Amino acid sequence: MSDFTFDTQATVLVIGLGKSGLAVAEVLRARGAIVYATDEKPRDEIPGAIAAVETFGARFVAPEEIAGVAASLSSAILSPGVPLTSPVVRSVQRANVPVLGEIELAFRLCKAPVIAVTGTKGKSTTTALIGHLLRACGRSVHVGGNIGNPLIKEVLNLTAADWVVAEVSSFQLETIRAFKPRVSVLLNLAPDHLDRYHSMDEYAEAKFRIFANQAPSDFFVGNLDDTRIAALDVELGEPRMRARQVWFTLGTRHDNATIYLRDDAIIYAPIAGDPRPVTVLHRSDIPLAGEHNVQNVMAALLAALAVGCDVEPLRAAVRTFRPMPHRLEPVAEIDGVLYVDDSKSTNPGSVVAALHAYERPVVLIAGGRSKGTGFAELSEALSARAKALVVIGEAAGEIAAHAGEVHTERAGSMEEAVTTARALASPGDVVLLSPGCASFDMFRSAEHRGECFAAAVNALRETAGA
Ligand code: UMA
Ligand code: ADP
Repeated sequence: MSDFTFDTQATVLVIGLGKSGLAVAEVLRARGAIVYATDEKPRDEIPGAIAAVETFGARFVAPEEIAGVAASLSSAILSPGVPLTSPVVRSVQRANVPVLGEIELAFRLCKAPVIAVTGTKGKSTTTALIGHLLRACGRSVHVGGNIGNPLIKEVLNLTAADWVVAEVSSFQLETIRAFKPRVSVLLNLAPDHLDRYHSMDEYAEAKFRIFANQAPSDFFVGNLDDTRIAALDVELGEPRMRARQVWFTLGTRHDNATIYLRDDAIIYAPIAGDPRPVTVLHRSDIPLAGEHNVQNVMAALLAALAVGCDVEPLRAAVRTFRPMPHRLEPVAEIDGVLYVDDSKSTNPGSVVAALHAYERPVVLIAGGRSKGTGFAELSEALSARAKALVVIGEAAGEIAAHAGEVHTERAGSMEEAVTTARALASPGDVVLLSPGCASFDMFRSAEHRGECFAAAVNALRETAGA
């Protein structure tokens, strides 16, 4: 780790001035580094971010000014939203400046062991749940990363007795070098971010970087029900995997799985195939809707067990975990109709998971900005589960094309989508916002989209007099 310094010896360019870049600039300045910061947006569009970096003592440089400072740079730290193909990255690489990500920097500054969670969907839920479980087992835990608070701000001043639980995205994994989690968790792989990656293979390879530096003393927690992930089994000859593997499955097959389902109970077999396994808890003890959350719980349990937690406190702690905002979050029940905010559903796979989470008829609100995934995988779940569909945003037509016989209407705003859905719903139904798309065509963020949904639902409550 001596190849880079991030203190008074260093001159660093921070690329991208969102949450991640601002946190890096602040931490590096506090360590005495000379810090330049850049962003592709013009100065007049990001006055707040520029003022913030200047407060830390960093200097803003526009992309066209980078050539003038490139020779002095010891490294550049890249924000996850900036692709490695961006012209700014290319220009510093041409000057032989190494480009690392914020996660890598955080890892190098962190003295605590790291549990890292990735996958297409379920990362935040599983990351938060692992944090909750470890706390319940008396550990000192810091949670951060793609979940929303930059990891670099969580890892300073820790000791080897602390624990860090990091949600890591494929974007963040692209720019790691030495990042070596004690436990890596790979939840699932489904089409997403295909506006950044050329293929599913390229996307999967970015995710696989999570275990690239792990050693035999580390753990890899994998989903045996996901074909691409199951193929990473060392028994099948995967050469890149050195960590000890532990698997979970929703199936009853347990010759290779450490956690599996039997008669709707989560079973833990400390030695895979153990004839006398332990029942951890019943499915109905899980306070989160949907089969996908059974998988998230299984993954979190395996991570906690891998670091030495006991089954008994874990059993109790799962029961006290609450759904995170905008993930199958019940908003209100009005005139017998349940309104659910699943705004963090940003790919087709999470819409399918949401549609399967309810036994009741579903009026689905979906749409937004496509991430290049296509929506063909929605067809079957829509036909099987949706009573009606309300489409919004840029992808409205593309999604409607996969609705088959399902009654479909189009809405121009969230308010219109909610009133349209209400008119289509009967008592006992669920109105489910599960967009399957990015939010930026109509909203500032997925959180903002969920808040607009909740506001529209609350407005209904007033007219309903509920
Ligand atoms: N920018 C450029 N050039 C570009 C793209 C962006 O200069 O080519 C600039 C923008 O003008 C903006 C800044 O970069 O000023 C934004 O940086 P960013 O997109 O990396 O966003 P941050 O605010 O730093 O947030 C990032 C993660 N964002 C992305 O990965 C897109 C956040 O994940 C994460 O919570 C945060 O760091 C803290 O770690 C969000 C996300 O959408 C939730 N992640 C994706 C997902 O979950 O699907 C991967
Ligand atoms: P991520 O951080 O990976 O985006 P979240 O836990 O924030 O995952 O959940 C985002 C969306 O994905 C929510 O709509 C949620 O209901 C859905 N989801 C959560 N876990 C899974 C899973 N294991 N498989 C499919 N969808 C999931």
